[in-house]
Amino acid sequence: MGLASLEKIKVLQKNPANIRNLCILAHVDHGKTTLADCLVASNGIISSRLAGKLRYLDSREDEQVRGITMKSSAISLHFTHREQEYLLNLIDSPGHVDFSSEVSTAVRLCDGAIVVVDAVEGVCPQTQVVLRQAWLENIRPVLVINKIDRLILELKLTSLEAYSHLQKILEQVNAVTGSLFTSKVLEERAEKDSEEPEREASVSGGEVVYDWSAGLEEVDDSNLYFSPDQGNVVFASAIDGWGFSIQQFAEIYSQRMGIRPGVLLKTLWGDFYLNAKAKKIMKGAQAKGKKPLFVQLVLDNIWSLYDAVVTKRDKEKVDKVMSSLGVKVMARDTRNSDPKVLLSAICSQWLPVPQAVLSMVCEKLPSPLEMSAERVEKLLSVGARRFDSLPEQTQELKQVFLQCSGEDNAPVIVFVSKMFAVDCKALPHNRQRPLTQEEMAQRREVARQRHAERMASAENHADQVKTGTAPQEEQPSADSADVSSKMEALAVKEQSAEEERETFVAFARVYSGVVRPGQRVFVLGPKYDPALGLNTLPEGCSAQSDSLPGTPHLSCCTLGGLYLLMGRELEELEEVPSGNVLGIGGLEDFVLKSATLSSSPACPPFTPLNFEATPIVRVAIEPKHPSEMPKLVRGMRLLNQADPCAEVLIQETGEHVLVTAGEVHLQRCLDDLRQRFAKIEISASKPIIPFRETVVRPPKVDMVNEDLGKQQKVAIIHQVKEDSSQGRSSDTLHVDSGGLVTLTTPNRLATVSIRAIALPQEVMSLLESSAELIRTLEQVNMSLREGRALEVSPRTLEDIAALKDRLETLLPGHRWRNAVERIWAFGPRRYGPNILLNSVESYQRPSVWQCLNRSADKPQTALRDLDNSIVSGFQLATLSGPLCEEPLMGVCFSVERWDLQTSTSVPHQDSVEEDSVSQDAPGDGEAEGENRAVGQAKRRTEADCYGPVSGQLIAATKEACRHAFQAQPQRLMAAMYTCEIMATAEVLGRVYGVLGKREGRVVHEEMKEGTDMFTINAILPVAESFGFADEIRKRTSGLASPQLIFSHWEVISSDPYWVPTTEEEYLHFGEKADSANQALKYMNAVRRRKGLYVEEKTVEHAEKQRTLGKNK
Ligand SMILES: Nc1nc2c(ncn2[C@@H]2O[C@H](COP(=O)(O)OP(=O)(O)OP(=O)(O)O)[C@@H](O)[C@H]2O)c(=O)[nH]1
Ligand SMILES: [Mg+2]
Repeated sequence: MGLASLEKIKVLQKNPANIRNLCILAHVDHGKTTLADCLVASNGIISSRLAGKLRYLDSREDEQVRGITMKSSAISLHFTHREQEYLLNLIDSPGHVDFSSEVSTAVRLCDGAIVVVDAVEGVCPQTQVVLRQAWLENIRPVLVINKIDRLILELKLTSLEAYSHLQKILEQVNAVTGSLFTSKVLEERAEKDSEEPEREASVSGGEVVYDWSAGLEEVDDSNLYFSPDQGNVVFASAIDGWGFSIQQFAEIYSQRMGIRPGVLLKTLWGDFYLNAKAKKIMKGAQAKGKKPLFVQLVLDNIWSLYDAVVTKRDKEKVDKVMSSLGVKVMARDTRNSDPKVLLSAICSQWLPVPQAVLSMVCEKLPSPLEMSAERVEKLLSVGARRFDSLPEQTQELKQVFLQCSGEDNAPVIVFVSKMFAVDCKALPHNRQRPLTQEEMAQRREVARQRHAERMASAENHADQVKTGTAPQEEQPSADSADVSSKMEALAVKEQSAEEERETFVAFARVYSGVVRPGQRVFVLGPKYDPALGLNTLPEGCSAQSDSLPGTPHLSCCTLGGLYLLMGRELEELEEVPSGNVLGIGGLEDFVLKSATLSSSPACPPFTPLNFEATPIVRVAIEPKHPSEMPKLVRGMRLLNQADPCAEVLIQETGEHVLVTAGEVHLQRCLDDLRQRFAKIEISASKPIIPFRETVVRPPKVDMVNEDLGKQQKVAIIHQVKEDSSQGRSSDTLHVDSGGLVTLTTPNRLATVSIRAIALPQEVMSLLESSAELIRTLEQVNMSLREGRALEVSPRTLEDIAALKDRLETLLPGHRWRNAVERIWAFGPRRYGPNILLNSVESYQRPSVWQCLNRSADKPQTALRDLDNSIVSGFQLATLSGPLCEEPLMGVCFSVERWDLQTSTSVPHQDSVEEDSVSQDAPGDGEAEGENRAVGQAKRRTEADCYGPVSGQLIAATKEACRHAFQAQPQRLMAAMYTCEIMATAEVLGRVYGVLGKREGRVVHEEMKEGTDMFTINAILPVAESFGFADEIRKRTSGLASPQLIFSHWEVISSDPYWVPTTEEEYLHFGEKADSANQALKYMNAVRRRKGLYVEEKTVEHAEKQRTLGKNK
């Protein structure tokens, strides 16, 4: 990078009003990186001839080979617009769904976004996702409709057809924005209503007047939508280097036709036409069958240019067009055999795409100074906390954000959204740079001295030979020692620069203050509480002080080098003021993936990033040579830090597991491990496919082939068989015909009876989608139990109340009476989609919804002792089920009896732990107690040998849950992907073939209007998805390329334990019946992988096969 432009950028960084932080977002392959190339070329960083071909921001080798972006990368550009100099910090993001976490990290640091849409494909799934992400982060989008050349050359549309096609695309994009907007308005409206019900009631004098309007009418949404006349849409073909907004054409034609630019601007897009006779612009082009202005004045010009240059190659006409446009091209471009070269040479002068896009960015996207108060509050209030419940000093920081002050005395606030690995050699201070004059002189001097020395010693030697004295060991003179030490210093410097090592640079933005290398700041963990920090830390302390009292989730760090991010290169900076995106070195020991840095302990951590991708593909990894394990462990740690979405874990079995978002992401992670982080040969297992286990309701009516009683028996018998084969006695276990399991602990002090019930499908999905909320609820309950009150925002309380209401409506009838109030816990991990229900009549425990009616001041019922053991047992049981040790889903465990015998009531008892058993179970009758006392003395010694009761109760609950689960019809659930495949009519049949083979299901099929493309929505089990994208691509010669997105869990309808029972079934399925049983196949595969017992039959009665021909 030139020194001059670096200096220029440093100056521009100090003026936040002229800074724009923006990212480019789109569906995969819609042309983000190509567009970025054009913008980069406008700064002279790459040649404009290579723009679009180089894909400069795809700096990784695999990105170039595969042709998709995998990591977001940033570059700083300058641009002059209306005599003002602007600094644009541009981030190019990946569009592939596997890397959508990279989009989240980019969006967080920006104030605006360019959303790119392919003119042929229109709005695709990822387009919707990125629009939502931009919306959730409150950043403003502008639109670029790219690849318009495809409408001309590929689809061969006329200009009029293209116009209506473009209109449709705009409608589609606006529909997405519109639905985001209305849902937000309705939400706000609901919030307002719940806050002011009393006021409304009093105003209307006791009469309740309900306003039926949803509030949509009052809200101004005019600047929300994309519309060319608003100036927030650019039409472009990045590959041919042209792009325009209608402002440009309005200016051109207002001079030529003498119409005011304002009028043209309003009428160029829309149903207007030019009445040539009256020289007037009239409305109603469509009704009168006239060409709309946009077609006549804009598209026709472009169409005729393409026609002349590419289709007809009419040299004369080209010359005429060029002279009328006032464009001159170089002779070699005219002579080039590829007409596209000439085309882009003409277009890039006539309608240069950087000019159109960057002017729009400068005008329409906000500067860091214009950050909205709403966005600041959202960034600063974590989870359920209310912004106005935060300490006063924290609330004052809002002003600091809004001012975005780059003064020295402003508090420093920096957010790191990801850490990325760079080669040490790429850091500016290690980079091989041309030697300065001084250094060259120094080296010359060293060389001269060395030469002189050599000459001197040679002379000496000659003298000695002459005089006949014996040759002595050369004694280096003081001078030469000096020289050699200098030489060494130079060598060492070179060597350390050569050392191949990865280092981490933080991808960050300064929100306030100025950062400098060597500065000390606080690192605020995601759970840091500013109120606690302000209380424990001395007033006015800073991260500079040496001895700070220990505060949870707070540490200090020193900033390393600061870098300007320039795509493939980094440039060193001495300071970075507020409002800029930058790279920070030296944080790898303090920041794992993201963090908030501040000089003030009053600053809260920023809300966590919204990740759209769910990591779902797991593989186990091991080194080829076992001795290289430490290298692998180190490599995986680095990978974990370098990737926002990948998860690295060590399972209980000691396996190293890598969890990624999809196949492509997995491939990239493995390549990174091999080539950068571990640098060893590794082998990865086949992807581990997750399953869930559940129960379904037993069928009510017996069908001819389905004997209900038998089915249940089969399951129970199966388990009992397993148990006895493991040598466990089952005298403490009792299962009744209704599926109620009663289990007594080995010391016979506690007995639980549990029944498993299938939860309705809607409840299961509701619980799954509310996991985050349930986790918050659990936190609130935990703090209430500890006697701390947590300030919860009204919105969270409302959400909790809504969840409860919804559950109540979804669990109707006698069977579930009062069930929602009786919920004991959720699991696994306390927020999963399974429920533990308290159906013990004698035990009234505080409800999990207690935070909702705290104000009612009801006397709180206390928890019974060992309540926690039951919950823990349930958590364990739901974490891994009996089918193949996978987590449970959609199961309700109802505890119907829980008896606890006290051992303290026995006299002379001294050795039993007091804390575990202290209270008699309420409801135990007196007479019963007496009877028990006799046996207890005898049993006491027996009981002691089993250890604490709490532990036994956990195990007993877990076992009881497992048995109760097995007493119901059990099913396996498979993870499903949805995918949208675009394919032309010719290859449609083959796409269906591949889908069918892999147990996929087509949900919807539609023909894209105006094209011969079909869009197919299908559902496919994750277990069958590996290699699917590749297979589809191969079978359709690259015409269809699906993207798989995790969608939901689905019950596999076949029973894994089904065995044929009737004659017909035997005949049809054979004795093993494993050919048709998909669930059994999946279950056995998982069991085999986990090293569990697999019941398999080898061929028992082999039968000779006869061919039909001989069978006579
Ligand atoms: N015809 C045509 N092709 C284009 C245009 N812009 C980009 N392409 C092509 O579209 C393909 C994808 O372009 P990229 O810029 O890599 O797309 P991307 O959006 O960055 O893709 P990801 O980063 O993988 O999401 C390349 O083959 C480009 O040559 C355009 O304006 N017209
Ligand atoms: Mg790209």
